[in-house]
Amino acid sequence: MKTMQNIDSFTHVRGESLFVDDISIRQDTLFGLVFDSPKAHGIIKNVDYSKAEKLEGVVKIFTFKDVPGENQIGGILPDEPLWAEKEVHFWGQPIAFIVAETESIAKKARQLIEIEIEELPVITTAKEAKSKGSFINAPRTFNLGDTKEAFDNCDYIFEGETFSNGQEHLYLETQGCYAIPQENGSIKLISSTQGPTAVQKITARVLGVAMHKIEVDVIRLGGGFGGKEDQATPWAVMTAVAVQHLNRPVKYILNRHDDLRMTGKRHPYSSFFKIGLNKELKIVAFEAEFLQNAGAAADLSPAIAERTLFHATNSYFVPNVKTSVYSCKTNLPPNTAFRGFGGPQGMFVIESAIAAAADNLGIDRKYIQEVNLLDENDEFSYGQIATQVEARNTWFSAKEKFELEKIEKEVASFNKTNEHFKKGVSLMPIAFGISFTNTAMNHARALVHIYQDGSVGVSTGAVEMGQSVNTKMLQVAQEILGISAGKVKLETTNTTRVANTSPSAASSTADLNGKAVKLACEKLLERLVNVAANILQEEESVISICNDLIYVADKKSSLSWEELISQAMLERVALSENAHYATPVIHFDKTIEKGHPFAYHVYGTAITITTVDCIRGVYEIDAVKIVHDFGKSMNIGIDLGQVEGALAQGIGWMTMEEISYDSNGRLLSNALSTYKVPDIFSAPKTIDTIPLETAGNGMAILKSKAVGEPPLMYGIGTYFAIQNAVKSFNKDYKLKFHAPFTPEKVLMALYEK
Ligand code: LUZ
Ligand code: MOS
Repeated sequence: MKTMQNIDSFTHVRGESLFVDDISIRQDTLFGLVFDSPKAHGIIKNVDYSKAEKLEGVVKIFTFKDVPGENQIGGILPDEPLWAEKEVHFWGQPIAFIVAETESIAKKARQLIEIEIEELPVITTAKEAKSKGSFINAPRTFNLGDTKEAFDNCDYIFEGETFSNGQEHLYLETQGCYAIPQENGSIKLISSTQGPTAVQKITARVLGVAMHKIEVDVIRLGGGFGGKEDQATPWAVMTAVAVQHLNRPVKYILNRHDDLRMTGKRHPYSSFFKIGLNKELKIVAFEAEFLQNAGAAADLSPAIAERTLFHATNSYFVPNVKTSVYSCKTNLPPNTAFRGFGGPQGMFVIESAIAAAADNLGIDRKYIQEVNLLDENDEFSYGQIATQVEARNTWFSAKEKFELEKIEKEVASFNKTNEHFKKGVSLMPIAFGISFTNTAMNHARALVHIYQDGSVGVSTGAVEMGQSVNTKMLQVAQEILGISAGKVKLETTNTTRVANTSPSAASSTADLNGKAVKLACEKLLERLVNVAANILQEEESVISICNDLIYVADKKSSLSWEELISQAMLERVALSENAHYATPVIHFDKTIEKGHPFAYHVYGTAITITTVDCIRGVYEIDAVKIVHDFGKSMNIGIDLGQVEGALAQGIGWMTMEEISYDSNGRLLSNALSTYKVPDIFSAPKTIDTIPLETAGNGMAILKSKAVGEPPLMYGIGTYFAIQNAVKSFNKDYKLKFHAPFTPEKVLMALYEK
């Protein structure tokens, strides 16, 4: 395992890294600002822009009437206008786009717009939407075996209900775009997006122009977490519409309040479960119904709903499964991708079901978890046969390496001797499928140039958003070409260099784009080896390149990389290569809901230890101890950072981040004073991560498995660790599965009778 610093470290620390807002702007740049709906549902009776338009410095206010193409930005379903027309469906829905000489003029203008809305009934919860038949699309159901028959043969059956709340992405860099007019009606968009092609395609659609007129360039993002997979698009499109009309550059960076109010979040879920076990604690049957709060438009909700079903049995084998998901249409901003993409919401439900069963049977959850872990060749409810399964490996390694028995003894004795503080322990195994669940999206390309001085430029479809994908791409090029890191540069992500990209998402960016870089570099290497063989008068088979030198059968030759490149140039050998990678094997048939959608799964087990202050309801996380399946990590420093970051984000979702809308659909948690995110004090006191020893998986880039999303779900363990601590203080506490488990809820649980 190697480690190499993130190549952006120095410019980040010195504040020199460029984000959209750091780009030097043209002198004639104008500034945009969205005017959004002040009601969650209603008919627009009248909007009076006259006062705003008269304000000096206001150039133009754009509405749906100014759209030359289609006023439609929906990705999966065409159900989302760029600007509202006759009705508004959520508080914060864009209605108009003010373009002015300065940002402060645009702000003043926004206050001068007068709107009259005839209010309609507002739905804010998934349950209410379901009872009123308000859905985004048809429900989906996965089936394995026969749950009906299986329940008849169960020794124990338990049913219950769960809720997990949404989550704000809180990328440090808010959404934004800078649009610059080019020649002949072309427009360049510098966008903070995970999906450059989505921005290009939707912009072309709304503007009614060909995609080749729109160039999208992405330098890097100050965080995405799924929030910029689809929802970076509208702001880019609005600036583009303005550029098309005005032929001047237009910039729009959302301020934090506007971003919090107008953008969607992780989906809240209300769910119901029924779990059946036999005397040996084997889960014989599992049923779940998931109600997803999709918000006012589809966005990515159908794909997210699907992933909930894929992960509904987490890392357990259950022979009889029936799970259904409803995407419920409500009057909230369209909820969207968020690290885990519906998977965490699914896993929370089966973990809750196991907790309910264990509590009723008077045993620890872990006894049920342990006997049901996936084994080699077990079938997932969607038909994929599990191979290279590490569920048991990570579970038993974690128990052994972290001395679980000793931890449990210490916790038991602590709880015996302390009246007002109680500790709780939990185990949380994970299994997360790697690939876009939509098979068609699993592809990527890379363009590699070797310049005549021997330096290398690499372009891919990967978007750098702090996850260090560029560092990994550099490592791949360096390793395949046999040259030093300083020779390789990662270029911006640009739709004119790498086209038709899938978004940087699904934990798959390094796998897909890395495989393409590898293929391109291998083709270049083949040509260069041929040139070297001619120069050195040796067979191609004995030539290799390492550390910028050409080797003949493991012996250094006199030929350097630079000399080789200049000779190749003289011989007119192509020094550029473009390669395409599409994940092999995967497929899925939605008509029967069966297939093999994932290239592989990532496994792991986390042990969480927490201490609850039983007077005040506050808690600390003493430690999280993880055995994680990295495959053969290509950069352990970066990968450990992903585990720790994802864990903190998962803990935040499960314990403190509480999105709150009032019954009128207005966001109450609309600032960081009312929305608590984890800080250094709420992070675990220690995080120990031990990489599982394994041979790695060939479907992963250099056998180094995807790492972005899977560890987020270790955070679910914290919920149950806290619950165990509460239970040891208050025997009368009836388990509830209502996340986040805020100190307020903990306090009530501690004193519930
Ligand atoms: N985005 C997407 C994702 O479009 N499809 C997926 O399957 C996915 N999975 C995780 C995160 N983002
Ligand atoms: Mo994502 S949830 O954009 O990988």
